[in-house]
Amino acid sequence: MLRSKEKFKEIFVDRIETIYGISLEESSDLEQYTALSSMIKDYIHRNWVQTHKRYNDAKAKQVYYLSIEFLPGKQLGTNLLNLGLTDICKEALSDLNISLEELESIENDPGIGNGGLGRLGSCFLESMASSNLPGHGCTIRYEHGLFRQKIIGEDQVEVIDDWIENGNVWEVRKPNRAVEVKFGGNVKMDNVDGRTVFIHENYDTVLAVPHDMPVIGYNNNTVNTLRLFSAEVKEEVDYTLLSGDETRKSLEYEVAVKKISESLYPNDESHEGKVLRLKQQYFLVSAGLQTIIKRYRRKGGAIRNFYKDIAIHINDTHPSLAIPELMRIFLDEYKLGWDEAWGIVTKTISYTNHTIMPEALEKWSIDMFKGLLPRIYMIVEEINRRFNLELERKYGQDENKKREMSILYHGQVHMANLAIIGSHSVNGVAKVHTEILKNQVMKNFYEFYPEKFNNKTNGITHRTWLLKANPSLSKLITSAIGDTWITKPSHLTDLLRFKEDNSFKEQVMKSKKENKELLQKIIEDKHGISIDTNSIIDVQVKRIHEYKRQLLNVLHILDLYYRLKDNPKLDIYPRTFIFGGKAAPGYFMAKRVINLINSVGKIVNNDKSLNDKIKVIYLEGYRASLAERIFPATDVSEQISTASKEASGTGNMKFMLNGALTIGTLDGANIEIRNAVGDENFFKFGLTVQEVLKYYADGGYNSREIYDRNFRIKRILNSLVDGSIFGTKDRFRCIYDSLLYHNDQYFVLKDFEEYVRTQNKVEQKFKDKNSWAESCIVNIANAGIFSSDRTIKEYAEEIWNIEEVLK
Ligand code: GPQ
Repeated sequence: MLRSKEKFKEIFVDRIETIYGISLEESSDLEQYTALSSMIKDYIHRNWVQTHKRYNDAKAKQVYYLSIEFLPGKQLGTNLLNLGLTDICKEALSDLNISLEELESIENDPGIGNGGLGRLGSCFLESMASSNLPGHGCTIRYEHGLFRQKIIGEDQVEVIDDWIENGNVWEVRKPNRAVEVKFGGNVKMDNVDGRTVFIHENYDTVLAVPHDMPVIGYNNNTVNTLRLFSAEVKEEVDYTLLSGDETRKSLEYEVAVKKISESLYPNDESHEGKVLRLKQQYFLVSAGLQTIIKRYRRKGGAIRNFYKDIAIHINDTHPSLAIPELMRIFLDEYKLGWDEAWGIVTKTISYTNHTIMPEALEKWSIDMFKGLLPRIYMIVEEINRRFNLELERKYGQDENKKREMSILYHGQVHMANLAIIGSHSVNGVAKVHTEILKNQVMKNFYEFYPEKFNNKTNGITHRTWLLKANPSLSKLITSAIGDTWITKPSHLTDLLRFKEDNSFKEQVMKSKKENKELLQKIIEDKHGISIDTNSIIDVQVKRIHEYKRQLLNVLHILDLYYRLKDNPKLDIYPRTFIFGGKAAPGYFMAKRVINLINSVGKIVNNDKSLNDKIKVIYLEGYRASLAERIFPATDVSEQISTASKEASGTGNMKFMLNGALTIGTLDGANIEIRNAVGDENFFKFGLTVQEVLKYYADGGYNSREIYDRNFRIKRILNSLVDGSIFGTKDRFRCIYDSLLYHNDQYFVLKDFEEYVRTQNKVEQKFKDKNSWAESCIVNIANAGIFSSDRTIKEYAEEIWNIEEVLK
């Protein structure tokens, strides 16, 4: 019914009239956006219902992907694209003098994720729906996302992210499917028919209300679900009936409940030891599992077959309480014996690790854990006791093994250990990352359970990150090799036939230029700076973290600056350095790095003597929707983390897919990207994983020596504290100290010289347009293996054991 333009217009106008009681002419952009979106949502309702029915009829095994965050990006455009309605919608609106693009821009990016981890989850959901796989997401409906970033002066300023300010048209609230999650209280043991039962009492109840958002497959009538839970009070109290003290208590309780789903923790690879964070984690898993099991039972599923019908995936350790919570439900509610329950739980649950950063390995104090989740704690104790018996059987009294492998040790609950012990599969997110897990971080566990460990290199959905984000390149690809790549991304390799085709190369570069012009406009509107679209567009966009080494990038810019100052005639190719990304509000060093980038930008952008050779832009408020504008316009992708630290990276894949060339370390998925494109199409530099790990182990690195030896480094570092270019002295003392007095934990100075040399190679290659274009094509052509369709297929076949369900 939306397939004809005339019908589309009619329904749209009618929508506005019925929702708002006004005519199209009187309606605002927001009203138009809302009407359009609600109309699209209704349009897919039948498919949503049909998809469930299809899964039920096929008795298909389903997977639930539990994640403390997702990062879906704006929904309207994605949904129109996957429904094949973009063109018709654009034309219909244009007849009515409305721009689809403007309506799309009104939607807020859903604020339910931080960065890579959440975005990976969203790519996975898109790929599952597009591959006809029965897979759904579960998360929290955070009222406030990670802050909105403003750059004021040189600094990041955090503004509240009220992403639901105008409602969320895409969700369906389901209060009748709400479940209760219990916190605090105590556990009483009782004997019923000769059997010990555990009764949780005196707890506080929080209501978890599901809000379902559709996840629409590409052109296949499949609609899966992303379920968001909000924390609400069980019943509104009538305060007129309460005493003063009761009223106060009741209000306090209400505030505490609402806090649970109030805001997303701004952590990316580190954890905050806060009760609230643990509450959020339990809230998510308890609500998620209860609704999953209820549905399963409604459809007549038998608990003993649970693992045959349902797979549950935990995205990093944040949802690892799913293990004891599922045990609790089986033991206490379904009266299963321990061994049977444990067998089902471990066959149901699988776990992905996303980092080796020690500060991100979650640990909770036992006291806090026990107080908040007394019954869950008892179960964890029992899991731990039984596991320790197994350890003893194998190793005898080996205190080292106990210390490293126990769930409970030294007054703490070790969540990664719980996740490994309670699941049947443990995977890393890139080959090298998995090897580090097996041979270093989780060595003991790998020895104990070798069969559990496997690799699943991350992927990205090429439909969002190429087809949607880069229409001009997409058209070009389709004109060359047909459109099968949209559902079979491996077909992109057909482009290799054109790598020496001059006309095709020209068209690829022309498309790049157009995309640069689009980005130019965005930057001009927002920052009042006009970038040179002929310059090399060199981009580092990701969360700001010391290990990601935005600092290395900015030190290189300072090096160029000094070289140009020393020799204003220096012949360098003009380059625009673009940065984007948020720093956690409490992460002091990261915020100083933002300040440094902006300070360098101010100096460089305003120094006429540099003849516009280099420009530095800090893009405010980096987020999924802005990312879609950046990747297509980029020439050089900066992937420069300290080797071993970036588990995989996924931005690296998005750049590659859009024909940017990578300058990168041999870290995470960069290694696989380089293997895919070949050495000549990738600029590698820096210490290897083995070298970094060796330095950490033997302490053989001394950053001071490099400083003393290298005049250029010395001058750059001195400028951070001597007031020579930044005005005030000691302005960046903490950065200076971290490099010189804390021995440069991330090897910035160690990798500096090779980085600079490699950047020169980048420049030389860029001057050779022909060779550059060829490398772009080779990158695009080989990006298919980094599609999340491939990743998801591997999870489906090798971990979840689920199959596609066709009509
Ligand atoms: N990652 Cl543990 C996050 O974005 N947040 C986290 O809390 C953790 C990991 C990232 C990781 O840094 C990237 O290297 C990965 O590509 C990404 O997860 C997805 O696996």
